[in-house]
Amino acid sequence: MLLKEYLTDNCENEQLAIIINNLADAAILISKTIKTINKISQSEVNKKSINVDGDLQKPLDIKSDEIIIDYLKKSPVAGYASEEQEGFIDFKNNNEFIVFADPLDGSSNIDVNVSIGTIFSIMPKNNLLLDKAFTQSGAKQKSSGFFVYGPQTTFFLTLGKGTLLFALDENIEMFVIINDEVSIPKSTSEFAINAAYKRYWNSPTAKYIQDCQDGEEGSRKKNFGMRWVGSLVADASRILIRGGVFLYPSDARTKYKNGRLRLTYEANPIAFLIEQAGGKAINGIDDILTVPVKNIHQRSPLVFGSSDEVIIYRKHCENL
Ligand code: AHM
Ligand code: MG
Repeated sequence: MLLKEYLTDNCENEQLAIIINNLADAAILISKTIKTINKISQSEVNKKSINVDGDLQKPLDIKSDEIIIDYLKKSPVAGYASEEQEGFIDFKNNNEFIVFADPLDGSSNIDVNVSIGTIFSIMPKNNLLLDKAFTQSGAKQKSSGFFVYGPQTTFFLTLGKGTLLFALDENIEMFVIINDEVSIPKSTSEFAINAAYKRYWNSPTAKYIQDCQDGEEGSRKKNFGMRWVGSLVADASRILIRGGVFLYPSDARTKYKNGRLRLTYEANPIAFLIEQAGGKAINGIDDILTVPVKNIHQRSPLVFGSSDEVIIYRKHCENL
């Protein structure tokens, strides 16, 4: 079944369906742009600037943001907030929905041919002024999803009725369903964390990871493996397909004392997809979808994946 057909049959709101179809078309163009090396010269690809949050920004980050804006201008959308823009864009209309996006997640992997992707979250404006609408908590999302530009271009989507996985059929340039009921295994023996930051970890994180590393000889009495791609979309894709737990906790670095990942366009959309696939997503103690939003670029600790592991990690945080 094609994405368009799935939306026609399952998306009760016609405007929401148009926005998702247009974001999928934007992703197809971003995927082509990434693959077509002569569209942006190699020297351009490697050029770096700094975004509002002090993070490195590359030409493909900016190009992807521009592509999304072009497609949203053709969509029934009232406003857009993105990693690449300081404030939100007001499309100056009375449309019902607002969109958040990380236009190209995995910046550090852009120039090394490792999977990167586009993350989005869609919320109703709920008759609020836009600045208030953009600070609603993740529980208000009507849909979220992410595209992975990897060996295949794939698309995880939720409308709040489960999580689906689509793949791009390049012959017809359309997304087709490859799994209509993504389900994260409850237990896992695979964790994902950037272990280079061990010296900055808080004590629940250090204890949880040490227990995993102690393997069969330790309190967990089983061996764990580790994976860390460094693109949230790629790590989330693996966890949605075969389980696992992802951890980007708050740590002792001043810049990351509230975590590194952003709540509105990274943690919230991923948390919605993970919960709809039977997993859990927390900031340590609280479910990500309940965390109050103060500003668009707010950071949050993020731990998500197979529910058994997330619950064990939460117990470590509660016992702190
Ligand atoms: P980005 O949105 O600028 O790409 O940053 C987010 C990325 C995530 O994709 C990934 O999980 C994380 O940063 C990796 O961080 P680190 O380089 O500290 O391991
Ligand atoms: Mg990102």
